[in-house]
Amino acid sequence: DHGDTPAAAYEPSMSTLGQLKIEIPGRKPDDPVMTQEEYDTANKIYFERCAGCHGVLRKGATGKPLTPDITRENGYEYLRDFITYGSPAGMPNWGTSGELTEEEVDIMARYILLDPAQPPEFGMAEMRESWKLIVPPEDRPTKKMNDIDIDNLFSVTLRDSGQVALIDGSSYEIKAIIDTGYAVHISRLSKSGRYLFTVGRDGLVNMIDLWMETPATVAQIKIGTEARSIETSKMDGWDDRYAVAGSYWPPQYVIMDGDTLEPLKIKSTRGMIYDEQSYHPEPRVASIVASHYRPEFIINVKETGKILLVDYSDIKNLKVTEIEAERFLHDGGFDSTKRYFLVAANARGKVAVVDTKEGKLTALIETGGQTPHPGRGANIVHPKYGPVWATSHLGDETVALIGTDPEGHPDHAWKVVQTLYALGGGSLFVKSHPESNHLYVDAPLNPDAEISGSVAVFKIDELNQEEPEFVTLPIVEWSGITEGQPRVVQGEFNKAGNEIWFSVWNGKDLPSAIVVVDDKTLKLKAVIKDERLITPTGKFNVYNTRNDVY
Ligand code: DHE
Repeated sequence: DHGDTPAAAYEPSMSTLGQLKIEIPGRKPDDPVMTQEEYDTANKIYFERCAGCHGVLRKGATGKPLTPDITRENGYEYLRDFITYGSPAGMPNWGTSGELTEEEVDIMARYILLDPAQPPEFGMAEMRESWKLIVPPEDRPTKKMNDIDIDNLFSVTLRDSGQVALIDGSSYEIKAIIDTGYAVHISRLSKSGRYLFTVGRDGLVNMIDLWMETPATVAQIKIGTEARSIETSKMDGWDDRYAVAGSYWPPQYVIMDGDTLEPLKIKSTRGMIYDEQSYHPEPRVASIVASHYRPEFIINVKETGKILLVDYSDIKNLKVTEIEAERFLHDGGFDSTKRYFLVAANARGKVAVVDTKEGKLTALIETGGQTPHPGRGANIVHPKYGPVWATSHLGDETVALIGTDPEGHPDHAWKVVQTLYALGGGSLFVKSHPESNHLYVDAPLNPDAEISGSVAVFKIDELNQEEPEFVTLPIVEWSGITEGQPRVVQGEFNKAGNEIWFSVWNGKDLPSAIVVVDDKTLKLKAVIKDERLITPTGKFNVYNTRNDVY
């Protein structure tokens, strides 16, 4: 528990950067005295708890900048109290919540008066060193060796155990539990659907062959020390050719061979912020998607506010289109035609729209809510406004519906056509499906256990009402779990689009579950419980993920 604002709970944890040993940078006059031991403790705490918001180099993002010019102005006592008590703007109350001891708060206040520590780079030599081709392509099966309905398989992140569970979409049977990087952030599929790729928070990428008798990892590589995104080439003719992964540290992306994960090309994202054109040393790679219109990866760079269209048709003569969008790009997805990509610049309250056919920015839309957080968003056909894409918000209960049909509904295109009011703040993900009449909105980071344990559902054919009402599904209650305070997170549909799965995400040592809801009746269909289902979070249906159906 990180205090009482939803935004405060949404902070990073457990970066492996904390394991690194870094010398104290050159001492300057007035530097607070720190022993190497204290400095090691501070580095570990900083990279695990603080860097996600404030940046490794403390240049600020979701959290304020903490470079010494600023921290020294504020002074030791101010910093100590701020760390202890937090702030309503989202800084967790590390001291009073008991997460940090008084001694640790003291160490951190002194630490941020010093120059930031720079963790090591991670280039081709380190990547190749980490690369493991466990089963070379010639030793892999030439046809599917199992009776799994691969298209309806779900890859489920088991966050704290550093694994994914592959769960059958009809029998709910766990087909395999696979060791991966720590806290896998997302799973993505190769275009053919044969290979599943995961990326851990620690930068470890796994390539899993779903054709094997029991699906298993065939290649592995570490692409950095802190990462969130992975994708594969989706353009016709480039099926299963390349994979790409982005990292937070070092700030870069790497294009890999789609059969072996051999690293081919690393590109740094360091450079100028799009608007003020000043240098940023740590522009992190946020979401990545693959264009269906061109042989391009769409790479979103957080701190510089640039969307990169990386042309993979000739990686020796790499062409990158650099779109000026907005700072703090985070997560996003396609509209229903897959031509437009919508991505949240979350700390700026905006959504940027890219036309992936023309390769340029179409619009920048103010969502009207606080901190839009769509995941990949949800596409629905609104009874009044036609095709719209939805995002919920981290900071309030609103859901913004944005028109996405410039041909059929030009007056509504790229505008917020309607705002819905769901359960409360702290939402992370929305979900729908072409076959569904429902829009689901979670609120896992809401401080109220009843809200974070439920999901709001809007009926699409009733959205033309003045103030559309929602139905509340008490997912945690349905799971039968009474211990802890599990959060309900990220709905994901099955292939047919007639049921939706939610994770009941509990503490590591407590029971968690997946609750399956019948989409037609909105009634409980099944509860998947298994002692191996430790801290389930993201779920990725193979068919929907590889075809960008959401
Ligand atoms: Fe995520 C998507 C980054 C916290 C679960 N998260 C993403 C993406 C990014 C990102 C860049 C988009 C990837 C893409 O599409 O290529 N997430 C971050 C963070 O930086 C942040 C704020 C803090 C951190 O330290 O990681 C963060 N995320 C979380 C969580 O606390 C969640 C709930 C649980 C967890 O595992 O850590 C979480 N993030 C997810 C999920 C997705 C995601 C399930 C994919 C949603 C989808 O449907 O596509």
